[in-house]
Amino acid sequence: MLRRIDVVTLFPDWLEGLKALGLTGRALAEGRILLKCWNPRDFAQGVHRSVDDRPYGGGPGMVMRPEPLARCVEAVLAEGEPAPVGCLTPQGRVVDQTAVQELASRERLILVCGRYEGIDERVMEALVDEEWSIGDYVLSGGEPAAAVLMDAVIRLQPGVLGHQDSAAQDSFADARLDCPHYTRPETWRGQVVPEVLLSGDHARIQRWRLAQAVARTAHRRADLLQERPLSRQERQAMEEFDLAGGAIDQESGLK
Ligand code: 9WO
Repeated sequence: MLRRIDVVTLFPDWLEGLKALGLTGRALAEGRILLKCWNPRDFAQGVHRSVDDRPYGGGPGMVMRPEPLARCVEAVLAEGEPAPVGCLTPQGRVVDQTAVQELASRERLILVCGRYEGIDERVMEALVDEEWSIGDYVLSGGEPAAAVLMDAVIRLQPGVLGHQDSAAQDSFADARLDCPHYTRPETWRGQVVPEVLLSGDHARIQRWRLAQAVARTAHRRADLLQERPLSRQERQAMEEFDLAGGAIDQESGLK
């Protein structure tokens, strides 16, 4: 279970939203997890406390200087329990729900956020144990990726979600997209809520939600059905609500 997250960032304020709002804000406020930000600028020397410099070999932009960042990471490692040092980069292992569950089971996460054109490679080699990516695009810094990863792992911690089973029902929790959700009013701009959700028949509602999740997955992310073919329960639910539509076969789940 996660007890502590350390984030190395030149922009600690970037994480104020995660710290102050929503499920993550409440989990941190309740002391379930300690989140500590460390700024490499606090470890830079000289009048200007510079944390970046021009790239050797020329080229646009600046590179994060090795010494302040290394001193910062070493200070993080000197405090608390040992943990792998992770860095958010487009080169990293792409984070999916399996990776989130793996990270969420750790006691401590250490996340390094790069800025400028990147981090001096010698720091990556000397101090970074693993790299994580949230997808194949380049951001202006590692902080947005760190926030995504932290949100995903914090919500999996015991007691953070209202209903303990919500995490298990989460979309992607078992290679399925989410079902549609509705709330009041019953009729909104002429569109009504599916009658099954008003029936009070909770078993049937659960089967309808299961069928809807499978149909959505088949339509938008068929690759997930290859990851985990349809269960008998899912196939029966699809047939009950006439959503199979010939799209679902006995084998992999799709024709
Ligand atoms: C920038 C870049 C550009 C082209 C190809 C690879 C690249 N890697 C980086 C990079 O690691 N940049 C550092 C962190 C510093 C500049 C902003 N950073 C960043 C991290 N951009 N995008 C990410 C990122 C992190 C995790 N998942 C997706 C993107």
